[in-house]
Amino acid sequence: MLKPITTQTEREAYYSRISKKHMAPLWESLHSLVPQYPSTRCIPAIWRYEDVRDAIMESGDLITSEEAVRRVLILENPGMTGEASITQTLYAGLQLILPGEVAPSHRHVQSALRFIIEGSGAYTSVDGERTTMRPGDFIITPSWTWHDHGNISEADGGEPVVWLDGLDIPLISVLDTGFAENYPEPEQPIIRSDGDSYARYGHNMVPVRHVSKSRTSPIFNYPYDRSREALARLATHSPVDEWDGVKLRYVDPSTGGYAMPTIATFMQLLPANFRGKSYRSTDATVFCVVEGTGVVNIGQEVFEFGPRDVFVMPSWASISLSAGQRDVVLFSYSDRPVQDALGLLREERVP
Ligand code: GTQ
Repeated sequence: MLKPITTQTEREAYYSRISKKHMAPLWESLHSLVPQYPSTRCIPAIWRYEDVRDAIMESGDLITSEEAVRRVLILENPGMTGEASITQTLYAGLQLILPGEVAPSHRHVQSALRFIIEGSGAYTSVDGERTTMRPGDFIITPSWTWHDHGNISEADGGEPVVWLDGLDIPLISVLDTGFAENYPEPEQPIIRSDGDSYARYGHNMVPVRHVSKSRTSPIFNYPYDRSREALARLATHSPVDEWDGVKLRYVDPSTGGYAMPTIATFMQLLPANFRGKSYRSTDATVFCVVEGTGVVNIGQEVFEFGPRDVFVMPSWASISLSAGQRDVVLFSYSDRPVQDALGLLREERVP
């Protein structure tokens, strides 16, 4: 090997001099800046619902949804504490709304999904339409649309309702494209009836002169019973994928594209006693268990999971999914549309 032309001490003195001019030597960090494969701070993690439910319910005694604006416990990736991120680009949180409460109307550039976890009586309003939230429903709040959430009174049968919020907050933050504003009233006016968008767009038909104006699906509530029925039928009558079980992607019915521009959403069924093969993908993915119990291997970790648990698979970590003695249903989301659009998505399936 050739002798270095300078000593490490001389180099460090140089680094310190150039740092005053806001410069740094590439050669000290080239390998981590241009990694051979994704080396992420995101680590595999699980939030078991039975471990977090008490804390969520306790937040209901601590602050009202009106005061909090959104009463949410953020699920922070343990490798990125304090960053409000579950993956590098995505956010997850568990939101609680109690009977009779309103979470006041606002809008922001960040796109949001709601995946309903428990309780009944809650509703969300988006762009003049209200929809009832039921467990297993996948609901979209498109970028820059007014949205407020509410819950009917206890006398009318309202229960505490918890849902998983999935947003592209870290992505918008890295792009520095965030804007937000509050609506002048707590709730926006409702101008279309519950189920209007589903009737227009949710039945393999669209209004005759419909032209897509938005990058987000015009359906804003994809009800669980319909998704569940499709998965059950496919699991019974078709061969099951050895890695995914039966996995379907939610779509914008007017384009066939992803339901949201920055977040892909999926629902899958693992038949009872399914032993999934291992795969990896660059789109770090958040899973929410709807039904059944099973085991997931992610990298070096092994997690047993049950209904309402949330777990996260980092980019390029190997994952395999197994079901217990009942069918498992999983909802999941990732930043796949972004990676797809930019030609960055890579996947590898171990045979
Ligand atoms: O419901 O609008 O979890 O704006 C984080 C930010 C929920 C919401 C979150 C939000 C919302």
